[in-house]
Amino acid sequence: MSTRRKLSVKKPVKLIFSGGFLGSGKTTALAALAKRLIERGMRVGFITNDQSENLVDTIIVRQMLADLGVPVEEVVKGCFCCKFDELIEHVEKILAYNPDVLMGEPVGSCTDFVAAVANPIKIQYRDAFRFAPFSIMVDPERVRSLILNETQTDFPEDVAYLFGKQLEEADTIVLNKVDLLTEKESNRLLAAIGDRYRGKKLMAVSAREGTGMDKWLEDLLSGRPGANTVLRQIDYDRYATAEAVLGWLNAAVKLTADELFDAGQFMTSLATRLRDRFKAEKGEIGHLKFVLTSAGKSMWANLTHLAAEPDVGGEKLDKLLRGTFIINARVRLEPEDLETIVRDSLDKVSNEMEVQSEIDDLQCFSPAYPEPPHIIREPVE
Ligand SMILES: Nc1nc2c(ncn2[C@@H]2O[C@H](COP(=O)(O)OP(=O)(O)O)[C@@H](O)[C@H]2O)c(=O)[nH]1
Ligand SMILES: [Mg+2]
Repeated sequence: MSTRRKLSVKKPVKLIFSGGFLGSGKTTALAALAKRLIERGMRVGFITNDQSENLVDTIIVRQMLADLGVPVEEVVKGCFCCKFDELIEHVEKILAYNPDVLMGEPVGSCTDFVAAVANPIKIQYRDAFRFAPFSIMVDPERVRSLILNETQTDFPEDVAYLFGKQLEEADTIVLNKVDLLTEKESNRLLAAIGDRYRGKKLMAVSAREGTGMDKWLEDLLSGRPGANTVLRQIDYDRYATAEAVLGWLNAAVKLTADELFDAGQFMTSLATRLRDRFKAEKGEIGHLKFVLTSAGKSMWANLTHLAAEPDVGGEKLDKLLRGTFIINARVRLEPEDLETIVRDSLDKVSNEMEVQSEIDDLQCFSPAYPEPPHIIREPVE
């Protein structure tokens, strides 16, 4: 194995990594779990991950957890699997804070985590860490469209393949957003998942409302060994195709105005306009996510389905003259088309609301072929 940094820890640090497709609720859930851990007197660190800089989640997690003293590190320009050495560098920074628990959110298009990340960590840093059960979160609507084929999706088969591989390597599959379901529907989806992915622990939670979260946390802290289900087989060409069908856009925009404007209205208008343009292009959304920050306060907006309305939250910012606006979009479109639509829609909404928008940084691309430096496909205790 190539690099080996020495990591010093007083006692083994619990690693709670939660994966799952774009928009499944990883950030919401991990932040909620972090708060619960802190309430129990534990020290927590957090690592986010994206294919590019300007990740909305990092800003939101920092905002949510900074007051609680949680260090938040970020691995960018590739998933944890492909950026293993960078991941370890950031883990090391967090270890300086002496955490009991380190939480990590792999990018939502990532799979083969156990072979490419967990196993190499277990082998190289055996004494430093203990993996909690590796949880994969799922959104009910994606279960219906990508596993059960009950609802229409414009994602191609390869995306369903990637989604299935994520579930296959889970120790625990967490059906999230049960606040949107009847109990009957939640049980039906759990039974269908259980039928297809045997031997997994199944959980039903609402990361937003807290239902089921304590039960999940008990399991994460139970000492049940985690990250044990290594994928025996995975077709990297299909995995790469699934990632490459997504146009991936991260942008940082400076907003200024002469008259006060409402951040919620600005983001809702932009999200709605983008959704309608994507719909017209059959550009299925993985995730559309905004955060607008001004004077240390943030408001966010989210959209994970073409049929949904934008979800807005955070601190109320309704009288602004300036702000920093971050856009993350993962959409099934060619990157150049995605970029054109985003630039065009941003111009239109800015004009309508008499806000000047100046793009400071914009990256738009399709994720590169995944090439993890380490792959260990044999089970590691
Ligand atoms: N209704 C509902 N929405 C949720 C829940 N958890 C997350 N969300 C929403 O789902 C969207 C994606 O959540 P996020 O945590 O960013 O997902 P990630 O992309 O997997 O990190 C956001 O709009 C969240 O507010 C939940 O339990 N119930
Ligand atoms: Mg996230």
